[in-house]
Amino acid sequence: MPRSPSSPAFWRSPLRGPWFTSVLGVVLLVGITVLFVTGLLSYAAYNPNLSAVNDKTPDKGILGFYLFPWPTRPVWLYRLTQGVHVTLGIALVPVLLAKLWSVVPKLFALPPARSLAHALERLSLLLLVGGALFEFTTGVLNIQLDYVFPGSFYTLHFYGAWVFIAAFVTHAVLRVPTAFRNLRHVRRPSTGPASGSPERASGLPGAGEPARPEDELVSPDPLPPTVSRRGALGFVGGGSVLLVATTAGHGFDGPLRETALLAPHGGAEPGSGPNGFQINKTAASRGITATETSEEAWRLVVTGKDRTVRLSRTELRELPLYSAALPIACVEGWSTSDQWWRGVRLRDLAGLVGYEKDAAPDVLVESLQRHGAFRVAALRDNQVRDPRSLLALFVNGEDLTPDHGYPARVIVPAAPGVLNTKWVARMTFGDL
Ligand SMILES: Nc1nc2c(c(=O)[nH]1)N[C@H]1C(S)=C(S)[C@@H](COP(=O)(O)O)O[C@H]1N2
Ligand SMILES: [Mo]
Repeated sequence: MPRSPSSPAFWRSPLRGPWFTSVLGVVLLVGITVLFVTGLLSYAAYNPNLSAVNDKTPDKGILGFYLFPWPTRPVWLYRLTQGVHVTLGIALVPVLLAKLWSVVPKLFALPPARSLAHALERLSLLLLVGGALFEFTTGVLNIQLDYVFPGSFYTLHFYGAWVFIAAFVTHAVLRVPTAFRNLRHVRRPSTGPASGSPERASGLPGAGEPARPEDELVSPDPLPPTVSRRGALGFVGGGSVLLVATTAGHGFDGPLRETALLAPHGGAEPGSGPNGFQINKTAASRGITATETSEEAWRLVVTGKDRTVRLSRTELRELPLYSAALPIACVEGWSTSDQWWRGVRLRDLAGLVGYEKDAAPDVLVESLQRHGAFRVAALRDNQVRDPRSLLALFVNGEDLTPDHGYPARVIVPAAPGVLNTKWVARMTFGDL
């Protein structure tokens, strides 16, 4: 008689059982908690409360309860939090898939609901599994395909995260005690092949007593094992290690970056020399021409409390110039090492248009770029006041190249790359 997926005997892998599922569950419990926290930090780092320009989620309501002004130190702050978010997210993909595989028989279990509580639990599992797949898919697509959902990625990933985390917390509250009990009491798998007989918790209900939910995972009719449970876990862990090994290099420059086979390499090969670090969007791809950035044509327009000034690049070079060693760290998880930027302090520019330097306000920065994402960005007053926040004209001792934002780009310590606007045309100081 053909077996249907709703019959437990349909599922014959000898690997499935409470121990295997619980180990993966505990790894995800820790990993997803870190993903959620670093994700919330990334959201705060975008300054979403600052202005309509930055705020892609105006309807966030209480979900923005924890927002705080993102600090400017340590300079590697976003490099670290976002590097962890993206790298850990990638590392958890095999673990998530293995966990889903380990519980898939439950998806087909009949009757669909034994009680109201059971129905509610299954509904929360729908949100849990759907939410997990949604968050991992949107995240991976965003880092691999350069914003397939421009602008809306941010919104989808943000609201998706809250739906997912609500289901995740419910699930964790219901399941964590069992998972830890399983890890303590269930007979540990030997290093040899998984035994054919169902896992049993010592001293817990035995034959004749009703099956506990976690026992449903054990196949009543298992096939002969071809790998031990530990071996299968090793395989999952090996997958994670391989993914991390081929991605994590994107947080470094030089030869290490070459190991990042799976990470996107941005709009252009960075090449070597002083300007030889990652480029996300090239000047050509944003429609920036040499004519409009020439000495004759380009002027920086700075507006403040009581006046507007227009400065050529030569005039900017005659202002006091300062250097700062700062990285660029993208939401996609890649980052550069510290580069030596040189240019005019943002607070000095505020000073030119009527503000005391220590009372410099927020600023709206607009690029020459006419369309596409990241044309405008708002910086908060604490970012403007930091003496290391520059409108950079040079990097590593040379003029910026067109791809790095010539004639001038913003660089702010500890901020997400997206706030470091290139090809700056206009800066408007004032409370946003
Ligand atoms: N005008 C403009 N500025 C921009 C961007 C852009 O597309 N247009 N991309 C931003 C993003 S998302 C990042 S991560 C950094 C990348 O800087 P880089 O290309 O110099 O490495 O520039 C930022 N500044
Ligand atoms: Mo970015």
